[in-house]
Amino acid sequence: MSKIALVTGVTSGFGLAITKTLINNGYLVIGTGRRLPKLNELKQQFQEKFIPLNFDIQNLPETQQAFNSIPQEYQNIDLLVNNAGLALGLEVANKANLDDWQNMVDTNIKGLMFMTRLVLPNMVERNTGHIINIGSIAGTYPYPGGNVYGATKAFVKQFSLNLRADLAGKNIRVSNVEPGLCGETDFSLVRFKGDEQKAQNLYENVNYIKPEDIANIVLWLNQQPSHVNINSIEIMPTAQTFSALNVSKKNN
Ligand code: NDP
Ligand code: 8X3
Repeated sequence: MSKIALVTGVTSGFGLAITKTLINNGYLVIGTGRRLPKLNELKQQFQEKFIPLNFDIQNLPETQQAFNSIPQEYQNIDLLVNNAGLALGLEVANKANLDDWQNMVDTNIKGLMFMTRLVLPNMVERNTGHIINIGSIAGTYPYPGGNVYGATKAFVKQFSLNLRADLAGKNIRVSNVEPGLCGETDFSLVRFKGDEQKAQNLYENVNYIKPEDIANIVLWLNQQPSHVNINSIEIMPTAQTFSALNVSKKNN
């Protein structure tokens, strides 16, 4: 019997790599996203190993409807990977676009919340399962222009820990994966609203993390024995590290 994984945001980046890695390791993947052609490509490639669910995770009725459409035989989800998410803009808070802020909250917080609430009752009923949330180093370390994006990932960090508290005594694991700079995803193209040059500049001459690195970590987390829960795992490219705190000098 294959393990059943539900992965959100499989149409590019981490979600796509996680889907391929899980399927290549014997899992059946229910994969979600808004871009139907990309979901269809995955269906074509993986056939009965892949179940596409096409919906906007910001929309609760759509999310519920898609979830309820999962065929009976695939409803016992063993692994939920809450990956769908985005950053929009890099403006300082007083100049940031409010629509962008709402979009990030609605996706990174509410979408993740909706999916977790839908999947969890069946895991609790069966007393088995694993939720892997994709957080970010931005949920721990602030940077200029990170404002609401970082705050949504801080939510993911704390929500993951609070789920662990609620699941006391249950055989259900929760892990928060916190990556740093990763290339070869649509993340920066989305953040910079289609400006390819701006997106590329970020990765130029940097040996960044690849989506496959994150996919291997997700697989490894789930492959640990069921009595082992990795609460969180923070990953940076070796090329990325810390810098001094900013101190403003008086101009006199
Ligand atoms: P991508 O932009 O490549 O992938 C994002 C995925 O999320 C897409 O499949 C997209 O699908 C889906 N998604 C976004 N909005 C919605 C929505 N409203 N409804 C349904 N699906 C949605 O970026 P990454 O792979 O890089 O990002 C994946 C996760 O990793 C995000 O949570 C991100 O914050 C996090 N992360 C990324 C890092 C990086 O440097 N790349 C580092 C740390 C964390 P579609 O557009 O088809 O709806
Ligand atoms: C993505 C990493 O540092 O660009 O979550 O915010 S960062």
